[in-house]
Amino acid sequence: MQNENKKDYITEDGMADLWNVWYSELHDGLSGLTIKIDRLIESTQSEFQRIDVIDTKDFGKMLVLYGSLMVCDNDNNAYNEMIAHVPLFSHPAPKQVLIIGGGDCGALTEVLKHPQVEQCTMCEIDKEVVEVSKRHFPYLTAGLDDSRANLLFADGKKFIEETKEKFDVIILDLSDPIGPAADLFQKEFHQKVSDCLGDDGIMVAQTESPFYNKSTVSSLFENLSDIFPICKMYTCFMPIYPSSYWSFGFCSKKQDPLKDFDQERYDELKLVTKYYNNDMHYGSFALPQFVKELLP
Ligand code: SPD
Repeated sequence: MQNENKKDYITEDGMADLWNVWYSELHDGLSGLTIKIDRLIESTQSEFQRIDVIDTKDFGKMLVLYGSLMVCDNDNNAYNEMIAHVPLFSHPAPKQVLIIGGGDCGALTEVLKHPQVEQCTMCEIDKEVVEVSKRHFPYLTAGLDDSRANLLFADGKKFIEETKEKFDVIILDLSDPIGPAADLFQKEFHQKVSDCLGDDGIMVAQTESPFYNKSTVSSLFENLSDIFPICKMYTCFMPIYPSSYWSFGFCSKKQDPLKDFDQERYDELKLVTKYYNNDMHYGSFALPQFVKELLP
């Protein structure tokens, strides 16, 4: 995967030459996503990665980590809603939730829309990502004001290795398998995550683009289905990720996202969302033939 940020054309006041400045995120340097940049708002180098916030006409403000787009103002919040609500409505009593990564806090904010959740721990390695998100995406970080949010700045791998706690739902809200998150896509890590789940426990992980990242997707699902008795892929439309088509792994010891969806709780909660609903919950598990063929 190759990314390219054309910052050379940003002038000192942050304004871009409107005709020349584009953000490109390329797969193998060949094809991918290209978006016109209006303005570079902020660029920081944290201890772990480069963090950019750019402004664009179509998508509003966008957060870029290590050269990959993460979130933006106008993507219908599809990724954050799908990574949070699908496991939470599939678990009979999601009280203890853990998010590994998730620095923009969008998933945390969605998780805390569920009154059953007693605590949501978020273990993010890079404090700077949370600080930048608080400044530029306050609607995503709103969950931090909830007393049930337990924010830790720590290495997710180390946390999983050392914790004695058991969680009902663990969400791996990671950036791509390059850079600071690379180790968190390994089978050994997934095995340890499985050990931190209660009996009804569910792990959900972001598993990249089934169009561009075919070999990554195949090997991830091969590993995940070796570890978890139930392992299913679901997908969402994400216009700012390469191919606009993104996948997640739903992994559990016994909860089935299609048989165990809690319609009654869904009806009672009257969630305010832009993308997730009960039809999408079921529909997101329907996969095209070329994607089914990537799975074991
Ligand atoms: N290629 C982009 C993959 C990004 C996955 N994580 C996004 C984090 C949003 N909370």
